[in-house]
Amino acid sequence: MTETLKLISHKLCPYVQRAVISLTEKGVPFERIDIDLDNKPEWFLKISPLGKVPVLQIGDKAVFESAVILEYLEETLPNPLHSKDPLTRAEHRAWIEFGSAVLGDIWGLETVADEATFNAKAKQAADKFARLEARLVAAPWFDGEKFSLVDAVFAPAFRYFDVFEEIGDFGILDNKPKIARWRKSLRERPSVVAAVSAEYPALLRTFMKKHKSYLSQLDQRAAA
Ligand SMILES: N[C@@H](CCC(=O)N[C@@H](CS)C(=O)NCC(=O)O)C(=O)O
Repeated sequence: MTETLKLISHKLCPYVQRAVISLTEKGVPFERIDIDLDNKPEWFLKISPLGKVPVLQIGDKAVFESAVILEYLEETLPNPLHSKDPLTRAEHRAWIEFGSAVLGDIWGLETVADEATFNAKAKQAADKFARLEARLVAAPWFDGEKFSLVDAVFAPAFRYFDVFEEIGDFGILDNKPKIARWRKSLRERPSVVAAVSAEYPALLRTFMKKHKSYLSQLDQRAAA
């Protein structure tokens, strides 16, 4: 591949982080362009049919949807993160879809404004993580010794909890020893560390404050 890949991104987006982690694991240089989702540039709206990041730009083509971007990177770049075995690949794709459902619950956790809805979302998320715990190998990665796309997908999900847990103890990841082990391995992986900047925690807090979310109310009460 000769063209430099351009990844249209956002500093907080967990779907963007999946693609960044994959590209970093593959050791392929790329240009990351972070945009303001509250003020989307015209050029971005032209290439992003859903108005969402990530978008991977290759020449005059624009590939959108993170799961599709991950598959394209697998098909075109070295250092595979997908298994050679079709059944394992299919199962991993299913868990990637599950990872997107988890991100949906997390969106609720970071944005809902009232305690009752927050608690309902926390229960939904805890149930999903219990399902994940039952499947997980976590020695040290999702399916054992090889870092895979499923690892790239869940690392950004766990990153939220590093900030949530500074605000309060919501018990969502309690009593899940394999998840705890996996989360620690992911947190230390260089590609995961490099997928966001040092300002990530502060930016996430600002985002939650903008939404006047229940979590940001707790955060502000603690700071007062
Ligand atoms: N299904 C999409 C989801 C991407 C997505 O939701 N991106 C968010 C940011 S994390 C976005 O661009 N939202 C548009 C907006 O905020 O206006 C994918 O996997 O790429």
